[in-house]
Amino acid sequence: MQLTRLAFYHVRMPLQHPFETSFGRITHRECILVEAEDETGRIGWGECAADRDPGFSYETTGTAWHILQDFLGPAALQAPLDEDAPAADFQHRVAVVKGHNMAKAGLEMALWDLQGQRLGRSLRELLGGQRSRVPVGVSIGLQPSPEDLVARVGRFLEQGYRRIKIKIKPGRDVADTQAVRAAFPEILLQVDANSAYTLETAQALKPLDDLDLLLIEQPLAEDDLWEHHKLQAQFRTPLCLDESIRLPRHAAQALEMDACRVINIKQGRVGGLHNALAIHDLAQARDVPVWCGGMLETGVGRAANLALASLPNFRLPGDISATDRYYAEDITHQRFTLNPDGTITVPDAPGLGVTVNREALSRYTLRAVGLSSTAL
Ligand code: OSB
Ligand code: MG
Repeated sequence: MQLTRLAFYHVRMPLQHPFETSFGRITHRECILVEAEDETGRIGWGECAADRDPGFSYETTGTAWHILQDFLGPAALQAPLDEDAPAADFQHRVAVVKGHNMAKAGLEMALWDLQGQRLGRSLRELLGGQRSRVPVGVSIGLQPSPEDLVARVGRFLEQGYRRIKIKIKPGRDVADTQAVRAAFPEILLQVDANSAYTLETAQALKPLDDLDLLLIEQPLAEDDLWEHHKLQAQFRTPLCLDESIRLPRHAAQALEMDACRVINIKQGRVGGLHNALAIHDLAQARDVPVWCGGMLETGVGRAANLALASLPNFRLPGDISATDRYYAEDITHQRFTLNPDGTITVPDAPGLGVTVNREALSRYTLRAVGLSSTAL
C-alpha cells in the first residue's frame, strides 16, 4: 500500500451536554480527523482523540497537529507500507517518535480503514472480533448536585443503557455514588476519578468498597503504578487503569504488580489498534477482563471502538454510547443507535464501515492541511 496524500482536519464540534470531569468542563470537543488516500484512489479515515487542553494527557490537538504534520505524515508517505500489515509497518517506522500516542493512533486508524477496504473486509474481521453487537454503557460527567446526577442516571437507564459510569473528584465522590446506588440498587455501576487523588486523599473513597461497584477507574496519578498497587491492596473493589496504561508494557507491569484488576483500553491512548490488540491479548492470557474506553469520538473513532470491543476479552460494557448522547450532528453519514438490549451494532461494511459527510466536516473544521508523497 502506497499512500499518495494525507489531509488533517482540526475540528471542533458542539456537545449535546457539557461534559465535566475532575480535570475540567467542556462544551465542545476538538479532535483531528485524518484522511489518507492510497495509490488506488481509495480514502481511509482516522481520528486523533487529543482534545484542546492537556487535561487528560499531555497531548492536545496542537501537539498532535505538529507531530502528524512534521513527523508521522511524512514517515507514512515516504515509502510503501507492508500490504499485509500496514499498521504494524507504520508503528515500526514511527517508533523513533517518543510518545504522542493519540497522534499515532489517528493516522494508524486510517491505514486500518484502507486495509479493510482493499481486502473487502470489515475492521471487526481484520481485528478478529467475534460479536456483531457489543454491550455498552454511558459515562456521565459531574453534575451540579447528587439529585441532578440521580435524575440524569435515571434518564439514561430509561434509554436502555445497562451500565453507568459516573465521574468523581475529591468532595464529589462518596455522597454522589451512594445517592446513585440508593436510587438504583441493582444497576452495573462504576466510578472514574481521572487521577484526582493521592494515596492519602484516596482514603476518603473507602466507603465506595461497600457499594458493589464494578470498578474504580484511575484514582491516582498516571505515572504511579506502584501507589495503585498499594491502594488496590486496601480495596476489595477492582481498580481499573485508564491513563496509566499507554503501552502494552505498562499493562503487563500493572498486572504483574497487582496495580489493577481490570484495564480500560482506548486505542487512542495506547497509540492505536495495533497496541490495543496486544493489550487485549496479554490481559486475556492472564484472565484479566478489559473494556473499551471512549474519548467522545465522532462516528469515525466510534466505528473503530465498536470493532475493537467485539473482541472476546472485552468482557465489560464499553464507554461507547449512541451518537445522540454526544452530537446533534456527526461528521459521518452513519449514526450509531442503542439496540433495545443495551448493545450497539458493530459496522460490517469494509474498513471502518463509515463515510464522512464532507459538508458537515467543513462546517466544523477550524484548519486543514494536506501533505502529498510527491512533495516530500
Ligand atoms: O476518562 O474515560 C475517561 C472522555 C474524555 C476523556 C477521558 C474520559 C472520557 C470519558 C467519556 O469518560 C467516554 C465516552 O463516552 O466517550
Ligand atoms: Mg477514564
